[in-house]
Amino acid sequence: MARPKIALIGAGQIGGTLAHLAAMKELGDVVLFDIAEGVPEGKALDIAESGPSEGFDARLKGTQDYADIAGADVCIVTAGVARKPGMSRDDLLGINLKVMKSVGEGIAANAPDAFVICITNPLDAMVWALQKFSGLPPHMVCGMAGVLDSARFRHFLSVEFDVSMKDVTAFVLGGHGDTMVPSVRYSTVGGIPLPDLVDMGWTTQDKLDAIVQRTRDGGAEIVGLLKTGSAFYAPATSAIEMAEAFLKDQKRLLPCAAWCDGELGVKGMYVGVPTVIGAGGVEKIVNIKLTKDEQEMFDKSVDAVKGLVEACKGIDDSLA
Ligand code: A3D
Repeated sequence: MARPKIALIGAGQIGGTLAHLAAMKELGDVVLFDIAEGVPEGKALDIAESGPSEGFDARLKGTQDYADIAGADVCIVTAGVARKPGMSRDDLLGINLKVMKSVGEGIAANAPDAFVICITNPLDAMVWALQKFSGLPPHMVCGMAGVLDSARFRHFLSVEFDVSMKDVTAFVLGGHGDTMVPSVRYSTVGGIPLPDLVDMGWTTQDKLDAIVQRTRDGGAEIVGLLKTGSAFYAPATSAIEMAEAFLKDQKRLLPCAAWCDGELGVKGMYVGVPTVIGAGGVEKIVNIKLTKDEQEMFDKSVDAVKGLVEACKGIDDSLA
C-alpha cells in the first residue's frame, strides 16, 4: 500500500515543525507548499537530510505549485500571518481571509478528498471560511485549537499537582480566543475531577482559577516571550495528533473546531467542541451537558466567533 500523502499549506514556523514531526513519525510522504520561494524547498531538503540519522522513511518535497498536493490524504493549513506582541488573533482576520480563499480553491482543485485541519488564526472564523471557499464536506474540514489549549491546561495542572501529564485529562471548549472555556468539571487528575481535588485540599480554588486564566492567555504568554511570532512546537504537535487520529482511524476523542448542527446549542458554524476523529474525519460531536454557568461562558465565546464570521461576510461578498 502506498504511503499516505500529507500536504502542508504554509511552510513557516508551524509548517516546518509539522513536516519534521510527520516525517519522524512516518505518517506519510510530505509536501510543503508556500508562496515564499525557496522556503518550502529548503525546509523539505533540510528535514529529508535528517532522515538517515533519525532512520525514517518519508519523502519530502517543497513547492509553489498546488498541483503537487494532488491526491493528498491530509492537508494542514498554516498559511497566512501570525501575531506579534500587542496584536490579538482577530487583528489577523482581513489578511488571512484572503489567504483562505486561495488555499480553499487550491485544495478543492487538487485534494478534494482530503481531511483538512486549519490552524490559521483567527481560528474558528478561518476554518469556517476555508470550508466555504473549498466546498469540502463540513465533517472533513476542522480546526486545531482545542487540542493545544487543552495541552496547555494539562501541562499547567500537571505542574501544580506534581504528577505526570499522562494522568491529567482536560478539555477546553468554545472559540480559540480570550473567551475560550477551559472545562474544570470535565478535567481530571487520574480520573478525579478538579472540583473534588479542591475539596480534598490538594489545591485551592484560587490556584485553579489562576491556571484557567493562564490557559486562556497561553498563546499571548508565548507571543510576549518570543516577540517575533507565536507558538509553533505545541501547535504543530497538536495538529499531528489530529492527523494521526484520521490516518490511523484511531477514533480519538479530541476537542476541535468542528461544524456544529445544533450540538451544544450551536447551529451552522464552527466552534471548539469535543469530537471523535477517525477515518471518516470528524465522525461525531459529543453533545455534553453544560451547567448554567458553563453554558453562559460557552455562549459568550460562540458570540465572539459569530462576530468574526459576520466580519468575514462583510469583507468577502461570496461568503454572505
Ligand atoms: P509563519 O511562520 O509566519 O508562517 C506562515 C507561512 O504562510 C509563511 O511561510 C508565509 O509565506 C505563508 N503564506 C502566506 N500567505 C500564503 C499563501 N497565500 N499561500 C501559502 N502560504 C502562504 O506563521 P506560523 O507558522 O507561526 O503560524 C501560522 C498561523 O497559525 C498563524 O495565522 C498563527 O496565528 C496561527 N496559529 C494558530 C494557533 C492555534 O492554536 C489555532 C497557534 C499558533 C499559531
